[in-house]
Amino acid sequence: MKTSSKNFSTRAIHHGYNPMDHQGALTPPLHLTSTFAFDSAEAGGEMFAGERPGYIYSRISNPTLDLLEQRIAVLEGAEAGLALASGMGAITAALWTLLSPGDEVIVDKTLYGCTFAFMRHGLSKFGITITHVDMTDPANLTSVISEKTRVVYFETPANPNMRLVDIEAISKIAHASGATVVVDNTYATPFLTRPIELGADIVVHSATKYLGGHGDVVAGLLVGSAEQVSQIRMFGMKDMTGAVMAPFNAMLILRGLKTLALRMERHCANAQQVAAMLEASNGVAKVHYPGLTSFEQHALALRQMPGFGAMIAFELDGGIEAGRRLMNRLTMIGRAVSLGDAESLIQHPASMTHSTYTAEERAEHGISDGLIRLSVGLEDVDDIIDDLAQALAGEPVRAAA
Ligand code: 4LM
Repeated sequence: MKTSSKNFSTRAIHHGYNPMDHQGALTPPLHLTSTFAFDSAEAGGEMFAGERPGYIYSRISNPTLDLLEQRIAVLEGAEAGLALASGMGAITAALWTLLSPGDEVIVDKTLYGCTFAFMRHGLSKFGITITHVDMTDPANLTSVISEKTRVVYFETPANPNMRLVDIEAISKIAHASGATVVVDNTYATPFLTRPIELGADIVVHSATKYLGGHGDVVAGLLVGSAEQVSQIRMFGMKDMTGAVMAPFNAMLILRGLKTLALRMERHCANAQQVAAMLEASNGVAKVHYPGLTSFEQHALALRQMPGFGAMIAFELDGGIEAGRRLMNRLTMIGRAVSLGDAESLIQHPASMTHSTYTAEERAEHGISDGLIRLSVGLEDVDDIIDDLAQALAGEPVRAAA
């Protein structure tokens, strides 16, 4: 079904599939095959030469992946999509394709730990310069961008400290210098932010998170122009990383996408209440959530996001020791990395997801040791709040000054 005139959830459920083309099967068939038979030796040769359309091998393309690629492209407002083995597979396949030795990539100050490690310890080994810029102020990009800058890369909201980046402003500055803008949209999802519509060129996702939504699959997606996606498919994915998504995992992500809008609405509503509760609690020093009026970039959040997501970062008066005690007292909220699942999850970035940074790097990149990260799930919000309240109640209350 063509859904270009339809709305978000309709696209997420119907785009690219007509049951009548598949013996009436309501759910798309799972093409669990590694390879595809050719009609003739000549036909196979022509497919390899790109002279004839068709499937060759599932490291290049597969009908189940195709459908998912079309769905994510239509949800992000992009020409084309690509399904990869993980979020890191999507990020690395894109950057290995876009960059060559001698190029510079300008990245925001705060990135997910393994993305940071890939840039700092991976790309930099191959003659690529990594320059960190605080993109919360677009003027900082203007002052360092040059003709050597091939890619401008950021997350918004950023993992783990929730800093936002103005996608439109950054894209304008990057394009004026001829750079490609790559945005990690994992935290916001296309339900809350569509970077391509705001000027970005390529969007990457850890589909492990909200897009899958059920904590049962590791997967990645990216979208961009048909030409860029084809280059990433045929080089970054096929040759440089081999990081293709398994067809079964594509089926799980297709299932997750059908309820993305519903889940995100509930995630956002729960998180807003949890953030307000934390902010009003004794022993909580600071809450970072874009939906709070106290959030430094609340005005940008209102402009760029119709909802504020379900990731909260907070710090306790007693620092990391108090944070660990709080985490250990929780009885329902799970102590685990990852995010975007039905289950609420809590973790300590400095010792877990962002332990790829040295202590000095964390200090320089705005990841404080006391920061706790909460992924607000889909449980009844009163139960999430009760669990946090009982865990906080065990903390000594700071004497009034
Ligand atoms: C985590 N995150 O934070 P795969 N981009 C962002 C991410 O948060 C992640 C990835 C990419 C976490 C994993 C343990 C903004 C991952 C990488 O894990 O490769 O699908 O995504 O808890």
